[in-house]
Amino acid sequence: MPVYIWTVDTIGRYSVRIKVKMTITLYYAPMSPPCRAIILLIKELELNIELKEVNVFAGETMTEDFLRMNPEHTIPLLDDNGFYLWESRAILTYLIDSFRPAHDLYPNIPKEKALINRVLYHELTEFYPNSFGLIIPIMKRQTAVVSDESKAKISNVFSRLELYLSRNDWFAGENITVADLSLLPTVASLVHCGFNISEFPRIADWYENCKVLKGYHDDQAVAQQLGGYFRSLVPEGL
Ligand SMILES: N[C@@H](CCC(=O)N[C@@H](CS)C(=O)NCC(=O)O)C(=O)O
Repeated sequence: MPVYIWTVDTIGRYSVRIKVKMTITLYYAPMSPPCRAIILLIKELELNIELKEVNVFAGETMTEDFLRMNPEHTIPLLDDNGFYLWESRAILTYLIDSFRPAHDLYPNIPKEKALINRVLYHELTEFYPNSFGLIIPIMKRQTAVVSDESKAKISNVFSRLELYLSRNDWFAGENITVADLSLLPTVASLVHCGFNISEFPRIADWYENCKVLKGYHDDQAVAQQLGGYFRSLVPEGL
């Protein structure tokens, strides 16, 4: 739903008060883990953001209009009144800095922020590509086999992620942060694809603890749907 704000405009010598429509829009796909991280945040903070579904498989990220907003043709994409932002982790931190500055999910304390960013960067460059990234070809029906090498890589990246929980229950410290929100949809999706999380007891406990999130159950429903689709292609699961 759009938000209307009053602003002052000057026309000639006169100042007039006009109502300006401020709509923030998130372009998303329901099953995409990076999009679901933003949706978890929107639900958690009850942010007023309009959701526009995009069908990637129908080429809707490749249209002229979409490419004008995001030449990288990816979702999630945020449109904050003409300010276009892609990359889910950048969107998560932007939304907090802009609309709930210094919130506990991304506190304005350099060392705490640094630890959160460390997890976000690790997830972007290591965890996501070596876990969910390896099953994307299955989802796109490019192959119907998860190789033993891929399975070993997924286990390996989970054991590295487990180390982040050796001191705390949450990935970037004593409190839940955007780092946890960013990881949850990927982990949930893999669990519903049949990945055995119980081999990683700290991550398994963390996954249980994530139930405190307002959007947890909705996200589980999506992960279950995604897992069902995966298992229709790879019946034995991960
Ligand atoms: N690192 C990006 C990844 C975004 C991404 O790969 N999104 C996929 C959907 S999960 C997409 O938009 N694919 C369509 C395309 O690349 O054209 C992020 O976290 O936002």
